[in-house]
Parts: sequence; C-alpha cells; structure tokens
Amino acid sequence: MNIGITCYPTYGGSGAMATELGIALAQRGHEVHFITYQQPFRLPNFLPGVFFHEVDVGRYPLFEYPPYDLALAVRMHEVAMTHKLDLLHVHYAIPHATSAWIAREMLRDLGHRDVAVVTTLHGTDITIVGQDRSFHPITKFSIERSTRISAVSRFLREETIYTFGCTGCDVVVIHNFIDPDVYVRDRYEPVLREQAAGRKVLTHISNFRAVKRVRDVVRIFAKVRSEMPSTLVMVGDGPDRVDAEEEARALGVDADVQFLGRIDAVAPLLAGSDLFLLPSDRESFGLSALEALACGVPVVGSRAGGLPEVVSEGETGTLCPVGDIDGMASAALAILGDPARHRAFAERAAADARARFSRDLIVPQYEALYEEAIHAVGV
Ligand code: GMT
Repeated sequence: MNIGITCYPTYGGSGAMATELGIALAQRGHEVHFITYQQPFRLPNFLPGVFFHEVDVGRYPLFEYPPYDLALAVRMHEVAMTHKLDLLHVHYAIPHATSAWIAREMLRDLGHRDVAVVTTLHGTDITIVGQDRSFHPITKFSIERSTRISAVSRFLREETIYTFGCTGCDVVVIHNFIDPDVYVRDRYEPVLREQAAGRKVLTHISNFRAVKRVRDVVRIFAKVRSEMPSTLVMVGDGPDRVDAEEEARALGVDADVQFLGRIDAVAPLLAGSDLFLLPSDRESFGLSALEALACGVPVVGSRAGGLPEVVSEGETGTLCPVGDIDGMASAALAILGDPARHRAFAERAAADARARFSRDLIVPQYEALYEEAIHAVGV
C-alpha cells in the first residue's frame, strides 16, 4: 500500500507512535510518506520505503494566524496525487482529520482516484482540545467523515462516543505498541544505575504539560527519598518544567533530581531505572509507561483514563487515585523496598508488555483497518 502519515512531529506520544508505525509499515513492504511540518523526531534520516514531505506554511503579513491546516491539506492532496496514495492515516484529530477531508474532497472534485482517510485518536484531541467549544463541531464532523477511526484505548473509544455521539462511527481500539528489540533491559549499559551508586532510580518521561502533574512526581519522590536513598530522573520538557524544578528546591530534594530535557532515545535511560512514575490526571494510554514496562520497569501512577489497560495492577505496577501522593509513595516504597517483589514486578512487566503490545501484534491490526478503509472507498 502507499500510505500517507500525518502527525505532530515534535516530542509527544502520538508523534512517536505514528513514526514507529510508519517505520514498521515500510519494513513490511509498504511505501510510507510522512506529511508533516518538520521531520518527525523519531524518524531516522534515511530508511528504505520512507519519504518525508515538509508542509510549508507561507507567511503573509495579513495572517496573524497562518492557516496551517490549509497548507497541510494542499500538501496531502499533492502527495496523494503524485505518489498514488491509497490512504491518508492521520494521528490526532485536530486539525489533521479536517485537512485530510479537504484533501480528499479536492481529489474527488478533480476526478482523481479516491483516497481513504483513517483517523487515529490519541487522547487530548478528544479529552481536552476536541471538547473546547471552538473545536467541538469541526472535530465531530472530521471524525465522522473519516473512512475508518481508531482509538488507542477502550477508555478513549468510550470517551469519543460519549463526547461526540458519533452516529454511525465504528471506533476500533488499536493499542499503542513497542518494538521488543528496542525496549529491552539487557541491551543497554545501566548508566543511570551506575551513576546512582546504590540509590534507587525513579524516572518520569513526559512533555511536562499540566495533565502530567509533574509537581506530584517530585512530591512522590521526596517521600520515597525520605525513607530510602534514591534519585529522580526527569526526561522531557514543557510548560511545567519550571514548576517541577521549583517544587524540588522547595522540598529540599533538588540535589537528587536531574532534569535531562528532551531525549529522543529513552530506552537506554529506562534500562537503568528501577521505577517509573506517571501520576497524570488523565492519560488515554500512557505510551511512556508501556515503554518502561517493556524495559522491565514497574510503574506507579494514577488510575486515570486508559492507564489501567496498560498497567496490570498488582502485577506490573500500582495505580492510585489522581493526586494520592501518599498512596503512590507507599506503593513505590513497597515495590522498591522488597527486592524479590521488585524482581517479580519487573519480570512480569517485560513479559506482559511483549505479550500484549508487541509491534508484530499491533501493526497487522492497522493493516487490516487500512484494507477495510481502502475497500470501503473502492480504491
Ligand atoms: O498530551 C499528551 O500527553 C500528548 C499526547 C500526544 O498527542 O502525543 O499524548 C496522547 O497520546 C499518546 C499516544 O497515543 C498517549 O500515550 C497519551 O496517553 C496521550 N496523552 C493523554 O491522553 C494526556
């Protein structure tokens, strides 16, 4: 198949997943065209079967808000024609599904071969942005006009149906996935653990937005550290990083917290971690938690959104109500303080991630959805 993929190319789970999917599809013999405003952060420079088309948003003094969605639609339309795309797979509904709809209407209007549109919903496109009054009607419209729709968790599927009604929409759940050859503990030098010199290593990876509750990460860590020598590694960047840094200073634990900033290849860091913290107030899936589990790192986090679909409670991690800092700190101490328990959690985490979320299990589910979508539009 010839597949166009559009995603947010910068740091974030939806862009990471879309890129990993594109790479996997190319390795399975498809031709993949990324249509984005920047090279996706996880995309290597050259891979056979993978092409990158940059969306250029022309600047004109009249435009206080340059119309990116239109520039994207034009680029999608052009790439679809030039490379005979069978389908456009857009990740994150806003504005990608709308641009894909415009591109498809333009193709139809010009009498070109039709293109199927597959929209994958990732989370905040439904739970926050899509519910904003300025975006709700266009999000609903664009989702309903997609040839096929997928959501990354059962939680998100239900949330989409509840929020948008989506008459006649069949939202298929296709979970995110990991490459089991990349997220494997023994493949990397445990640099973080060596640096920690006997202290436990707790890790958090995110885009440091409000939903991630990064102050809670530091508060949980401070409680753990008061009982057990430990260090916290914070990976990523975003609006709330300063808050987390401030919290660490206020709690007097800043000497034991490292803020590493954005790092694209997180597997080597996870391989040197003992526990992953994800106390978000909502999380449609929690890709970073899955990546941690795959590396044999138990997760302590919040019982929010789709996280219970990823973390098997009491088996691979512990989930507590959002904001329950004491509960999450106790859960972390219970796992870290008992080596046999920690080992059992770690082993089950790596095995469960592989059994349920391996690339080779999930990518064929997308291929089947593509086949259906292409069949539906009669390409
Ligand atoms: O807001 C974010 O966390 C970023 C967002 C994204 O688009 O990158 O993440 C969402 O998609 C990820 C990939 O499917 C999921 O793992 C995250 O849980 C989801 N974030 C939220 O629901 C908050």
